[in-house]
Formats: sequence, structure tokens, C-alpha cells
Amino acid sequence: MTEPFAQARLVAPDFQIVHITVRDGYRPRTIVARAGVPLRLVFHRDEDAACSERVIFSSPRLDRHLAPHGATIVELPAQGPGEVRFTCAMGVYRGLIRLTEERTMRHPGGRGRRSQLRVGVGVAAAALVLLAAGLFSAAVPTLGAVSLLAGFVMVLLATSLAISACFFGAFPESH
Ligand SMILES: [Cu+2]
Repeated sequence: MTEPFAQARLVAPDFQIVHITVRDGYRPRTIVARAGVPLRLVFHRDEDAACSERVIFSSPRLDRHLAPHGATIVELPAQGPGEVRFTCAMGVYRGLIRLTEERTMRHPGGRGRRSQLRVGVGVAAAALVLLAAGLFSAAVPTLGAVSLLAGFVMVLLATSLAISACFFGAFPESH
């Protein structure tokens, strides 16, 4: 079973909001929100069980009363990347807020970062080939021109491979 999960909605550059239903637990239990942006949580408590009367946050340390059969707003200040836990007073109901950097918000699958990694690997491979070609031509002077040419061809090939892999998604995980 996949865990219920929600992303806070960014309404303005400095304002994001998420709604949480409180009934036999928190729904969603896991919230992904932006680090560095204040977060408004709207708790909809659809019960009057004593268990869910209070909600306690790990960072900052907040303790709030939730109105039964109503909505209660809790404002969290802007915080750095990390996790904020919230529980009922007994620790029976548990929720988690993941504060992440903007980059991972825009690329939930981490695509942007992976493409950058691929370009980096391509460039590193090309540099390595060039270095090897240079060393080889220095060691064998008579073959210098030939090996240098071969080195440049390999650099071109490696670079174009890396670029095409990024742009055309040659790797299945890029989708
Ligand atoms: Cu409780």
C-alpha cells in the first residue's frame, strides 16, 4: 500500500498551504513542502475523539488545540530543508512534513539533477580520453599526430553521446 502523500500548494512566492483531514489519524500523513517558505496547515478535524484534540509539532515546538468538527489554521514559519513531525498529544496520530529545496520540487523525479550528472560524466570521460591521448602522444612521438587525432574524435563522440542522452532521454529513467 502506498502511503497517502500531498504536496503543499504554492499560492505566492512566500505562501504555501495544505489541508489535512483529522479522523482516526492524519490524512495525508506525509506532506511535501518548500523549504524557506512559510507553510499554512489547515486541519479539518472531522471527529471529537479526545485523541486528536491537540497537535504538537517538532520544529518549531508548537502545541495547538484543534476545534472539533471544524477547521484550525496552524502557521509554520519559513524553515530550512528537513523534516517536521507532528503528532497528537499521545503520539498516536503521526504526520510528517518534508521541507525540500526548490529544485527537487520542480523535478520530483530528480530528472534535472540526473541530466546534469550525465553531462558531468560525459565531460569527465571526454577530459580523461583527451588526457590519455596527450600522454600517449608524448610517450610515442612518432605516433603523436595520429593518437591526438583519435583522441579528439573520441572526445567529440563522448560529448555528443552525453548531450544526446540528455536531450533525447536515451536512458529510461529520464522519463
Ligand atoms: Cu492521541
